[in-house]
Amino acid sequence: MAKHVEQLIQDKIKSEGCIHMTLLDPEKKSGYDCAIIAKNAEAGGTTAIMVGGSTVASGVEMEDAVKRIKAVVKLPVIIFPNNLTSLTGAADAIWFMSLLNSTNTYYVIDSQAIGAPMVKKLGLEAMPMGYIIVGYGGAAGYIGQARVVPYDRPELAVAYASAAELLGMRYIYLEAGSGAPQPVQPQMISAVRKYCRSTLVVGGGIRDAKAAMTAKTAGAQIIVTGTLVEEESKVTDRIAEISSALKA
Ligand code: 1GP
Repeated sequence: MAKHVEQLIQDKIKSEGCIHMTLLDPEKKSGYDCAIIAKNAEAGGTTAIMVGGSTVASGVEMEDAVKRIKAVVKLPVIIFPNNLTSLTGAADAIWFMSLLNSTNTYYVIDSQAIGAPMVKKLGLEAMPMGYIIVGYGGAAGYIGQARVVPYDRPELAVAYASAAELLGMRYIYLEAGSGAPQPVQPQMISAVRKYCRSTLVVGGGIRDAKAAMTAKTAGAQIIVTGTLVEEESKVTDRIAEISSALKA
């Protein structure tokens, strides 16, 4: 990419306030399908494609999906890693993330230490992120052995997010878990936004423009949706509804 991914993201947040990213999971969709969905999401106005999922086990499938997506879209493609198998030099960037409320140091720092030299070797642009799992948690919470922050305890999310900010993490992701029946509550989003300066990413259980707008109004700067595009045939229309609502 001519311009660094982080610069693109920050420029767009500056001009639009809140942007949308589409998450594709190569365990749930083939590389071929991921590419079609990515192209349709691009047409709908999404800002970037994130690739990953809690149970991605094959580096081959991961790389295949990323390459196929890269071949058909101009958008940045960002790795959303669940483990070392997610690393591929075919992507533009990686959310270099620590699952802050995991009870297992593997997900907090050990896997990052093992993977960091490879991230450098591959020349991936790394964007440091504190990942905080909230409420439902889903597969990410289970696999990541997270001690989830209850939906109704925003002060705990603020504490973790503040630690992330002070550790120099430029992004904070409040994650309710893919397919969450209930997204992160607006009270938690607004509390984290109020007290932390890192760019605030919110995802899990957001399926429509109304839920996206609730998160934006509360202070989210990046909204991630995944399940929506896996279940929806009219991907372009549904993403356009969300993207245009966020821009308005
Ligand atoms: C999961 O936050 C993302 O990591 C997206 O969640 O699949 O519920 O949109 P959904």
